[in-house]
Amino acid sequence: MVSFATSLTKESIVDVEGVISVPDKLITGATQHVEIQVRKLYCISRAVPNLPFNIEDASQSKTEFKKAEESGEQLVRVGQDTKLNNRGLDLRTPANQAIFRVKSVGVNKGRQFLLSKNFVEIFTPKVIAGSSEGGAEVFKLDYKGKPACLAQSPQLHKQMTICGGFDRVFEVGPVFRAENSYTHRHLCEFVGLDIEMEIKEHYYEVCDIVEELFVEIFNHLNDNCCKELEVIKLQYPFQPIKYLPKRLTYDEGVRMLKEAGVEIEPMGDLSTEAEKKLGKLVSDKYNTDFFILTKFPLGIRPFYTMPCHDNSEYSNSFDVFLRGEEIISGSQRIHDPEMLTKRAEQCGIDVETISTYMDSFRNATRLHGGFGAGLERIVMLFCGLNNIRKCSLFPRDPQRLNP
Ligand code: ATP
Ligand code: AMO
Repeated sequence: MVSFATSLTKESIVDVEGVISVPDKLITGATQHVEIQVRKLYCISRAVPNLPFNIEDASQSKTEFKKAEESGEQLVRVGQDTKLNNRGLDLRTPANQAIFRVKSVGVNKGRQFLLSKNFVEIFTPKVIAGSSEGGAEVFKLDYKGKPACLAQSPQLHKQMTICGGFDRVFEVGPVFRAENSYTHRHLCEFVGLDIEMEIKEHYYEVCDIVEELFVEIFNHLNDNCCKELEVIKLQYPFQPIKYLPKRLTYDEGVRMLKEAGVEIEPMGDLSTEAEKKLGKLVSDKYNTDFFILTKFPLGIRPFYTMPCHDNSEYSNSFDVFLRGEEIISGSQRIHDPEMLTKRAEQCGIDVETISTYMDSFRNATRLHGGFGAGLERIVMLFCGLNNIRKCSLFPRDPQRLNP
């Protein structure tokens, strides 16, 4: 049996029958707390002898590499592309096992919370006739001779569900963006957590749900995924987030940035660097890594966003930030069909392609709003990871369609 056991390759799957015992370390020099005295050993599936990499090598932290370098020890560095090219093997590292457990536990807590608040889970089509967010980031395809695209978000259909008489809906599903550039936080396919709900008076009701939902999810992860978070930290050390929610207006955020010497284009979007800087300023001033920026300029928001009633330069919209990066966008939506058509045309949307969406508002619709969150971004930032690909099982980016 010894020669059979030693002939087994690393990562092979075996069934073992034996007696579990606590070794006498003094006599045997054993290094483990528990050992199995093997009686029978079966090989269920044998791995090839020359694996693309060793799991131990792929599990090393930067600190271990540094230590090894200093002591002259040779450690094999496994690059991100090699890991992702062999994701079936790479997923076996303890940190990866933990990351995807955290994602699963988080999304299930979110689902449980939303169901308890009377949200109905919906499933909207992913092949649609027109772009839902505008811009160039659309995967176009041929749908039996008709032009179609992969849904950039469930935006149009979640709103049409509200038009259909539902008060509160949510969806967890794939979102497709034909991103052109290769960044640490953009994927071409990600998992979106979207909600849409009736609002009674103010879009802050949607912000209230954001805060309650995410504080609940973060508390739950800290209470129920301690082991997983420790395992992730071993490979990718991080500080836990501070998540006492804070709200600021876009103008207040811009003022803080200007006072800190950061140039912002008037009424413009915040660059990734400006977002990071604002995250640092808010963390220093308000002791939180989780905040909402409200009342964005209308000009930088999608066509369906409701303008502010007292100043149409601004909108009833918000972005949510975690560790200085956007994780969620949301807004009150325009429910008036004439205003919606005008805004869509102003934003260069081909109204013909979304005519059925436009028509749904002609049957009268309640005031409503919602948000979209990117799950991979949230897991990445919650765990202080440096790349969104680590939080996607099989990431799709501009250069990666496999595995
Ligand atoms: P979302 O598209 O969901 O809003 P986002 O992070 O892309 O998420 P944007 O409002 O589009 O948010 O952009 C915010 C900033 O992020 C931009 O000003 C830009 O600095 C950066 N950014 C957005 N998209 C890209 C991209 N494809 N490549 C590089 N940087 C980008
Ligand atoms: P938005 O386009 O801001 O809003 O997207 C919502 C959230 O989705 C995530 N996200 C991404 N994650 C990974 N890769 C990408 N390429 C990517 N793009 C976006 C971010 C972002 O905050 N319909 C609106 C939402 C709404 O108003 O309900 C929308 O899609 O976390």
